[in-house]
Amino acid sequence: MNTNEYNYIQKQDEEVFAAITNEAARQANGIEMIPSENYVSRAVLEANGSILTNKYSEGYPGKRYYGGQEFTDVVETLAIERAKELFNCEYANVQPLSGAPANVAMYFALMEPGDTVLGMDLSHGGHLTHGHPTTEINKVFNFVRYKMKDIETGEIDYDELRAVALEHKPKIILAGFSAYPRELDYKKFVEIAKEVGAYTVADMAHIAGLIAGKALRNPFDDGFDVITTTTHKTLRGPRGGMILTREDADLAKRINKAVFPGLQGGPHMNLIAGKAVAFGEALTPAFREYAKQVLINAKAMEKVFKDAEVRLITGGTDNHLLLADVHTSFGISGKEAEEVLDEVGITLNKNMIADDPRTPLDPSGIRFGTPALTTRGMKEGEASRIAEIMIETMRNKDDENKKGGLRTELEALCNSFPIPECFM
Ligand code: DSN
Repeated sequence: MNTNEYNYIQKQDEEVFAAITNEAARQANGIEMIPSENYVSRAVLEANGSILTNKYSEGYPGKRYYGGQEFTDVVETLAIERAKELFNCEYANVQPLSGAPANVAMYFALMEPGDTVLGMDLSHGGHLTHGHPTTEINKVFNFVRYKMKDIETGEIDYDELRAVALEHKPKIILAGFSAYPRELDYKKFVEIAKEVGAYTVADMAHIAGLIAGKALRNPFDDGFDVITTTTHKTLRGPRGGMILTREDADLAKRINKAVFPGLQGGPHMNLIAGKAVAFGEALTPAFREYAKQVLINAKAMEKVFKDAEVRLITGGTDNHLLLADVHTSFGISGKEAEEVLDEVGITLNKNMIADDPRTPLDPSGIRFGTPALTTRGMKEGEASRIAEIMIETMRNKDDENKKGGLRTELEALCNSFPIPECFM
């Protein structure tokens, strides 16, 4: 790491400086496989760390409550226009602070308290913000669920989805996930939504970059009404959220009102500048290559795991992530797998698998993906070798010599693929 860039922190706050430099070394010297994480460019970091953090800008470009907005308006308009171009839609709100606030704003924009959302069950890959019983939003709206028909192939049970929709008449049918490795049949969602008069919303937080890079289908092309997303996963931007509307001006207006003044105050203009810069990067041909390679690398890992007869939930992957049942395949829990892989320098997360008999803090599975290692320039050869190392590590979890050798090999790999600073 070039520590000069943190020299003011170093001078005035040694403790924070030490934590940041240690984290920088951790990110550089290990293989990052949490599928929702990535590395941003220096340009995005500069925007994040810019003086735009000093400014209050309640409102929207051209309609602000405070003065001095001539440059913040430029920044937010750039982010909006680039988002619209990336996702082929007419309206974008780039102010949500992250994915969860984006989903909450979307719910309030599209529904009245007590209305119903039909979303994917968390245990089958959905997300907490899709109405998990522990969330506050679950007290305001009514959430009903659909699941996979077959865990071994990942096929969604569209018959059940339709039956639940006909019974409960949801206002929103929600597609999207945080732990589901397959493509969705967006047309089927739209057909069912039309039948019951529901809005179609896609929470694309995990795959937004893959859609922007044209490696996966865009739900708007199949008629979805709204997309919510984070900007910091495959899209490789700063931490933040965004709500996109395909063509309905009234819907877009309600979404803007729900975000501000409905739920948020002043937007974080430094993050919005980071979004504008990241979206500019995502519009390049190089980003399309990146998105394609993320999928190729995930497929390469899938092959190694399948050849080794490891149980993959849904049988494989169509996107950037994989879910493995390590309890069945290696006789260890997801927590043990996370810990032993961490010892050799691979970071991923333990994860519940569909219908998991174990608990969330000690589940049967692990979830891992290729967005971050692909950003480092690794291709299918490296991805395959990392998959082999994962298997060797889990099979030899108590063999210190073996793990030491694998750790050394991974460190060498990281040295050969330093985190890039620039993507343009
Ligand atoms: N924490 C994110 C993830 O890892 O998928 C989603 O909230």
